Amino acid sequence: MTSIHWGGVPIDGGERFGEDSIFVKNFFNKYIGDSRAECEILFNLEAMPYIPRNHPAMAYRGNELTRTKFFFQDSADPDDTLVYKYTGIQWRSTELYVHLRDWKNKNVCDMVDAFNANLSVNGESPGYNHVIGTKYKNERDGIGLHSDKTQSWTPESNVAILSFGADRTFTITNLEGKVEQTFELSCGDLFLLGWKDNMKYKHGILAAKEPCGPRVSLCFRNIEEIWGKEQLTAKIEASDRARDQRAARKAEKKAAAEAEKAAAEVYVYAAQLADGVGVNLFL
Ligand SMILES: O=C(O)CCC(=O)C(=O)O
Repeated sequence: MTSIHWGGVPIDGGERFGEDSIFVKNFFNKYIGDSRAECEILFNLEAMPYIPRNHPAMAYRGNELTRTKFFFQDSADPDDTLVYKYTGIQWRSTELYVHLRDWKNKNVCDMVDAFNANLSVNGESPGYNHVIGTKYKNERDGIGLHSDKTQSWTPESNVAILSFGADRTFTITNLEGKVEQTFELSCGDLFLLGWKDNMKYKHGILAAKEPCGPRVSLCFRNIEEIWGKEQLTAKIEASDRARDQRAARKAEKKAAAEAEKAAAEVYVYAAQLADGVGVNLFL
């Protein structure tokens, strides 16, 4: 069983899940506590670099997300960017990353430092250097079942999910989608999802029926993949070109299908004329 400590002492009262995960109620108040930080994250949009969900770089496969996000990254060289690659990522979204140490409000910065100084998983600091804040404005917002994509992570690292605001259900299923367990995440709770359980299960915050207020989660990760400024700009431009080419191919295919359909209709019409079938030109 994975050992999980805070300040050298086993985390008190945590509920273990799977092989390497733990759920800790009221973690924030117990270990990090700062009610001002909590309020700023939740209610003061100006305090956090939220990106409007209708921003073109935030669309997922052409659709608006049912959540609003911000990104912090903590590269050693401020010109570099630590990129978390996930399915459907738009490379343009990396331009909206904010360097954790540059942001005017230090509350998330303090949390990263507290985690890295005090948390240990199997004797190692988590080394968090990337944070995604996600706001679910009401019960209709959510994130579907998925396993986090770990290709850009430091191998065998975990994700810490800290909750603020309204209670929401964190659903864990097997890879076929059968529910294994649900956890009610309340303000201040921590779910530490280990890399083994991330591979073995899916997780998500599914849209709920009961009305609820806003919830914000902070996901702390340890990202290994680092991009220099020029390299990242070239990648963004290449990905824009690839997207435009895909759109052009799609439009071409659509136009060809429409032309084929119109030609078929002309053919039927001509055949009807040849057969002497009455054709009503006004239909
Ligand atoms: O908001 C949460 O609790 C979960 C977020 C999540 O699963 C993700 O961003 O991958």
